[in-house]
Amino acid sequence: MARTPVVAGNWKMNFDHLEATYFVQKLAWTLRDANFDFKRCEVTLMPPFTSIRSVQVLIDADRLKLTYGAQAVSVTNQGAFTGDVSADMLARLGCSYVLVGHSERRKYHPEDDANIVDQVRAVLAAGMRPILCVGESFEERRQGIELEFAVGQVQDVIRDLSDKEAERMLIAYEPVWAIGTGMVATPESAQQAAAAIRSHLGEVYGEGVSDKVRILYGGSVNASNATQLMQEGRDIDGFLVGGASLDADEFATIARLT
Ligand code: G2H
Repeated sequence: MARTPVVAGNWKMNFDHLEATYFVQKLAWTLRDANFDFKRCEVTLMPPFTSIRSVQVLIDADRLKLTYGAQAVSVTNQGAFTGDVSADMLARLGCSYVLVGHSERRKYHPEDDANIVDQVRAVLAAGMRPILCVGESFEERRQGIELEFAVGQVQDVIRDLSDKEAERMLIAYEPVWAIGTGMVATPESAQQAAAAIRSHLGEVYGEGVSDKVRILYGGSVNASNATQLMQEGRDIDGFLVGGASLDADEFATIARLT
């Protein structure tokens, strides 16, 4: 079945609410000038929490066809959890997506598989879609176990989801060694990983579900490597872009090439 590709800009800890407004305006003008077809490819932004509201206001006011989401979420709904933000709060801000299990969250915060499962459940229960990030480190790649590792991470998180929940997931294959390093996976190996993940989804849920799940590649994607990654990647349905998503022109170019 045809899956609509998506290009997601993970701003990480960049752009305060004023910079976010400026960026969204510039991106919208650039895409409009290029006659960008939002039916062909979805463009979504993942601002830091403090910039989500200004992105929402601008998108609503100008009726922009961009979507947006959050980079993290609490597993609890409300209460004495200083510094946390609940899934319901994000849903009420109009978020469509939430990144879950990004390697930077796994590294700098106490997020293990059990916690990631709870985040996925919280996001789904609030009516949004989780973008589950998986991918091997350099060490796993050196050992030649990168596919088993990435598929294993997917397996650990999705095992108890229903078909209906699973088909709402997006999965981002992001080899850790490629994140923010300028080293990008070869188109062949990105496709291989995406195919292995889709095949696992097929084994667990059947093709009806695995055909619907969008699988993205992330890790040093830019305007120069996007075309080849998409051309090789029958199972790649777009990109999770970090550094290159902070430049409106480059991000728009990546969207056009996807
Ligand atoms: C990986 C990616 C976006 P970058 O984190 O999630 O970042 O494109 O900077 O490697």
